[in-house]
Amino acid sequence: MREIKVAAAQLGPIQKAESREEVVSRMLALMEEAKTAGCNLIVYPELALTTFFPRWYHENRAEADEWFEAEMPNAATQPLFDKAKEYGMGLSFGYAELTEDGHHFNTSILVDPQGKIVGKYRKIHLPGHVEYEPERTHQHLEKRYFEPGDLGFPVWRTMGGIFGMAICNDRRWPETYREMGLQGVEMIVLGFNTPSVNNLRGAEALNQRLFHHKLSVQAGAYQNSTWVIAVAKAGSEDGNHLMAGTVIVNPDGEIVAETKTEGDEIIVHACDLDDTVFGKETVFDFKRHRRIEHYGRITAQTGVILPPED
Ligand code: CDT
Repeated sequence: MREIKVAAAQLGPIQKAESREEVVSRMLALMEEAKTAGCNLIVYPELALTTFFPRWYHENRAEADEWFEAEMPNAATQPLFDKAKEYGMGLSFGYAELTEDGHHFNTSILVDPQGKIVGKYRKIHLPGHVEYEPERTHQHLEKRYFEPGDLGFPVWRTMGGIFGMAICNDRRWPETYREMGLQGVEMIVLGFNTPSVNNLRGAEALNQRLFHHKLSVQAGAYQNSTWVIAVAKAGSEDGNHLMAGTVIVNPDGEIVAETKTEGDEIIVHACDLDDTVFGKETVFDFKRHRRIEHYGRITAQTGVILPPED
């Protein structure tokens, strides 16, 4: 048994005017709850420190730099690192990263219980668009403000297991999980900010959007025999609603814990990393069963190429 007690720490809405310090104090309150529950790891959402700013269009993209962190940890986030270390708790959260040489990424980090950053992931599947598109009910400008991640899908040995990260839209792509599955991942932590409304198809029901989210993370967990911790930022940010649906999914693809609100809320589950072993040694024993001689198209081709017409 290799048990790790995880808190999936959903954040309620963060308004545009809310400061990093205010958000961090909310995150610390959730961390304290996680400590009381005996957790060893706490996972927060994508872009956890600010409102979901890619909904706001800036003609001059440099104006969006106010949402980015040039250092991590920094003065605002240091208390998270200090408290997690004091509690002996691992930590993961997402933020907008501005590198020293001027690159912009949608990033998440994994911090071990000693307060050391052991892993960094930069979001690879960026959804949305680059320019202002008036036909959309709201903007989703991740492609304007971020570059695609340049670190691949690494995994890290820490906290007695093999951990990986993904961010929001990444969860909809099977390649995300398989890349990490092929490195033996046992727990994938991921945060998301998913608008409750499809900006090109208003009739799409919230239920359907929650279904697609769960379908994706449950399939990823099952098909790679890994735990998946998927954590939302939820609720109405300056009138723009984000769905909840924070879940902990076991390596059989079953949801074992789920939030009930759209506010700050933790859900807790004791995850045994050894529960990943059975699937990895049977139906998803990749070495025995994969047929890579038939998978070439997956990396050779991006879009669809239709067969020739008769
Ligand atoms: N943050 C993020 O990646 N959100 C996307 C919204 C897709 S709609 C442009 C998601 O996949 O949930």
